Amino acid sequence: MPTDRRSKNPEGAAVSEPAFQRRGLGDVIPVPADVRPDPAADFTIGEGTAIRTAPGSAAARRVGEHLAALLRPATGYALPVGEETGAIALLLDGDGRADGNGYADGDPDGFAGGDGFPDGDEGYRLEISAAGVTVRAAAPAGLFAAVQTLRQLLPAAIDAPGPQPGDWVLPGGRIVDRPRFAYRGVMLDLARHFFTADEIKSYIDSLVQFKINHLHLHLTDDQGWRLEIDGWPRLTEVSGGAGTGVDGAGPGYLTRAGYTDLVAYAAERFVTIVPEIDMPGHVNAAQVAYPELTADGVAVAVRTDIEVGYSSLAAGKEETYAFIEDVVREVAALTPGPYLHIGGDEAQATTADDYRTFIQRVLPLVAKYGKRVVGWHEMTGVELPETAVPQFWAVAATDEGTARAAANGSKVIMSPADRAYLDMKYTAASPLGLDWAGLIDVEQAYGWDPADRLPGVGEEHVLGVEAPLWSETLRSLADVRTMTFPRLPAVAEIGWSPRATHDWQSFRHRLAAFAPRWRNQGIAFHPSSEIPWAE
Ligand code: NGO
Repeated sequence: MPTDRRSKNPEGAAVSEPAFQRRGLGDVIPVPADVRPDPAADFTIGEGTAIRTAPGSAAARRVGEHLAALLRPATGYALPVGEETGAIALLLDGDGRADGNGYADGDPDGFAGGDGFPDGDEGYRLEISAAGVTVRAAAPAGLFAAVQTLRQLLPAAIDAPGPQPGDWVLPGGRIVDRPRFAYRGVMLDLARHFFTADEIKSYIDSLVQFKINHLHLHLTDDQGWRLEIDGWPRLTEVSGGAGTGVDGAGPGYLTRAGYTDLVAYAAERFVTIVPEIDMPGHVNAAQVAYPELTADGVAVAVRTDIEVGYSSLAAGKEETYAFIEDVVREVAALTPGPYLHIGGDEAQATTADDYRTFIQRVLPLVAKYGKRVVGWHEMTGVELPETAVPQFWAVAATDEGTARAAANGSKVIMSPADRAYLDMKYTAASPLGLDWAGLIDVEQAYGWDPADRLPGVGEEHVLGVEAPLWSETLRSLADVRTMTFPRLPAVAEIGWSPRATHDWQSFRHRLAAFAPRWRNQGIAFHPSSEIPWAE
C-alpha cells in the first residue's frame, strides 16, 4: 500500500491526501432514500476486481462498461466486464435470487411493493460487503442510477484523468433507493447561444452524475433557429448562421443527423431529450428566414437583443399551420421520447383570442404525431387535455391556470424562476446571468418543495422538477457549467430524494465534497461562499 499518496495526474495537478478520504455511505447527492451503513463491511476495489452484469442483458452490459470506463483511468486497473464472474455485480430483478425476494437476510426494505425491490425503472438496491458489491434493479436505468451512487462513494481521486496511487475503498452497508419524482430535468437554451453536439454531450455527462433524466433543448427563439427541418432550409441556413444569437455571438445549428446522434447518446445514459419549438411567440428567427410567416408577409429585421414578447405567428393564416405541421412532424420523427414542448410563453404580441385559436390548432397536431405536449404554464389559459404537461416558471406564489390544469388531471413540471432558474445570478457580483427573478445562491436553490410551491398543485400533481438555463449571457461551455454547478445538485436532490431527508446542513456538507471532484473532471463551478468546500 503506498504511503505517500501525493501524486501527479497527467495534467500535472497535484492530487492530495484528502482526495483519498473515505466516504460515508450516505455521502451522496441526491441523498438515497434508505441508507444502512455497516462499517465492518467495506470493500476495496483492487487490481483483480471484475464487473459481472445480468446474464443476457445488452443494456446491463453497457451499464457495466460505463462503470468500468469511469473507474479505469484513476485506478489503472483492467476491470474486465463479463457475465460469468466479478466481485462487482450489476443484476436485474430475477437474476439469481435464491430466496425469491432478492433478500439474503429477509429483512424488510422499508418500501411497499412486496417483492423487495424499489418500484419504478430507476430504483435500485446496493449492497457493499467485504466480499464485493451487488446492485439489483428492476431495469437497466436502476443499474445506471446505482453506478452514479457508486462513483460518489469512491474517494474524489476516482475522477482524476490518470492513475492515482491509493486505496479505492467503498463504505460497507446497504442502500435502497428510488426517485420521488419521475421527471428530473435541465433545460439548455441553444437559441440565444448555440452549443455544439459535443458540448451538449459533455454537459449530459456532468448532469447524469446527479441522476438527471431529462434534457430539454430550447431549439428556437427570436435570435436563432437551431434544428434543421426538411423542406425549410432557410430556418437553419439563415437563422442558424453567422450573426445569430444574442449580440450575434452564438451561431450554429444541429443537423438532423447530429440531433439523432445526440438523442442516442443521451438515451444510452438514460436521458430523454425534450425538444422545444417555441410558438406562437419567440419566432422572430423563423420570420427572418420565411417572411410569409408574418401577419402581413413583410420581412422583419434580424434581432440579437434580449427583448421578449414582440414576435408572433399569425393565428389566422393557414400557412402558419402548414409550417407548424411540417416542423412538428419532423421533430416528432427525430425524437423517440414521449414529449414535444411547444413553448407558449410570453405571447404578448398575440391577442388572447388568437392565442387560444393557435394553441387549439397545435394541440391535435402534436397528438397526431404521437407526442405528449409540454408547454410553459401560460398554455393553461387554454383548455388542455389531461395528457398535456404545463411547466410552471413564474415567481408568483399562485397560478390559477396551472392549478386548474392539475385539477383536470394534468401533471406539472415545476421550474419556479426564483428557485430553479440556472440563469439567475448567484450574487450581485456574479459576472454571468440575469437577475429579474432575484439572486439565487445555493440555499435559495435548495430551500423549497415542489409539492408546496403552488396552491392546488400537490405531490400527486407534480411530474417533477426542471432547472432551465437560458443563454442570453453565456458564451462558452465553461459559462454553462459555472451557472449549473453547484446549484443543479440542489434541484436534483429536490427531485429525487424523499421529502423527509430534506436538510440544508446535511446538503451543504455533502455538496462540499464536490469541489475536488469537479476539479478532477475539469468542470468549472461557482465557489459559493455558502458551502464549506473541501480541498
Ligand atoms: C423567461 C423567458 C425566456 C428568457 C428567460 C430568462 C421563459 C419561460 N421565457 O422564461 O425567454 O430567456 O425568462 O430568464
